[in-house]
Amino acid sequence: MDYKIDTGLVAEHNAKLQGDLDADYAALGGMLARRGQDIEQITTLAQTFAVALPSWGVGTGGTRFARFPGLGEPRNVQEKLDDCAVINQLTRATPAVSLHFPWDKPSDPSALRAQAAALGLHFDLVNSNTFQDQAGQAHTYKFGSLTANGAAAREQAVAHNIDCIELGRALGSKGLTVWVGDGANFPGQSNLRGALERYLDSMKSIYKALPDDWQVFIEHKLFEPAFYATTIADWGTSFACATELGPKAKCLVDLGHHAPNTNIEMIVARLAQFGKLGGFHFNDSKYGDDDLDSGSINPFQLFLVFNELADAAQREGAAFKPSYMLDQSHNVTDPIESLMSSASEVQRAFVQSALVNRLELAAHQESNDVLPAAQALKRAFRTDVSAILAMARARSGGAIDPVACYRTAGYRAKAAVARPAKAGASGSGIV
Ligand code: PSV
Ligand code: MN
Repeated sequence: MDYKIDTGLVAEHNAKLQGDLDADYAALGGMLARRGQDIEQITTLAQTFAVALPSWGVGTGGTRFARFPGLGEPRNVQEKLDDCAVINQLTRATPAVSLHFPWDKPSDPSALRAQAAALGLHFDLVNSNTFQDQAGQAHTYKFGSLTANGAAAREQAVAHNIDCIELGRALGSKGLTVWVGDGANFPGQSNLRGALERYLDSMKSIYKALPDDWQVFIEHKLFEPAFYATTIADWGTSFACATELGPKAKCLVDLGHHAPNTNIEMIVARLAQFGKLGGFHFNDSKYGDDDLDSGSINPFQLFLVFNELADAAQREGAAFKPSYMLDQSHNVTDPIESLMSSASEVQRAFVQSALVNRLELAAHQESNDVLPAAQALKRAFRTDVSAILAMARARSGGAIDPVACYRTAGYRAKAAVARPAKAGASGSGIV
């Protein structure tokens, strides 16, 4: 395995922290045992957790106003994979990468696939991009892509999505996520129903191009860049389109794509109930599509989402397997550090949801005993499972404290020397 951080250094880091971790783990194990829960079973479960990394997330993001690049940013998709490998080496929770085309279009897909394999990575769903014009493109997306009035722009957008499928296939990916920013900025700009009809027509052509073992995920978003009416604004529209398209089409829930205070866990429950929950883009937000680090603003919401996922998994068994991806923009932190801590925050919510005593919860719900039902969730949420997460990482070969280990290794300082800023380099995208 082509490890980017010296394995001896990771071992040394872990050796220093192992004694304290063992003590914390034993204390937590004792507390869980009193609740009738086996810490070993939960740690084994934690080790199965995986969330894919967004290739665009390892570069510094930006806002509509500015981007403040960091040192040693990856300048191409190969360097992005190297950074993703660091994240996975230390967290052991991010073995897949989700690529965005054409930002990360490889000139040699099989070489990229080989690089990923050598780094212990593989490719998750690929993402198309018809929300900005690309150099040399014949037809603009200024007034829409899959929903454009002009057939030529629509056909170009469909062709790009089909290219993404072909490229994804060569990389070993099994799905395509489609997010379009199409919509209207003024009442009257667009016929609301007509735009969705054109969207569906376009999506039907993309759907036809899917290999048998592929899925297409429809990602909804309330607003931005369309500020009056977004064509795929909500889970209802996404669900209706996925249903119309067929069984390979599912809905993707990006946590930042809803109005503030929306009950996202209920959306998750609905989509799971009707077999249309494809996957997630995890991030956090305070106001809109802020793309902040997962769990940094509202960790209880993240926990409640995983509580619904645990309920669905219990009802549906192994067949229930939504895809997990991070989709964040790191403007003021080192993207590698943010992605490592975000992966572990999502893993934390997954582990906490496993601590919910579902039998007890169901009994309280059945007898309308409201407060203990709420407390059953709060008890699991308030349990500090950090020792389980650290033990899972250590047992899987990762670092007990990934951020500290990464800092000790000096990876960013070395990258700053090896990767001098290059004009026109493919940094991160707009997220
Ligand atoms: C749109 O805001 C989004 O969440 C979609 O997933 C895009 O593909 C991604 O961000 C990257 O810009
Ligand atoms: Mn997203």
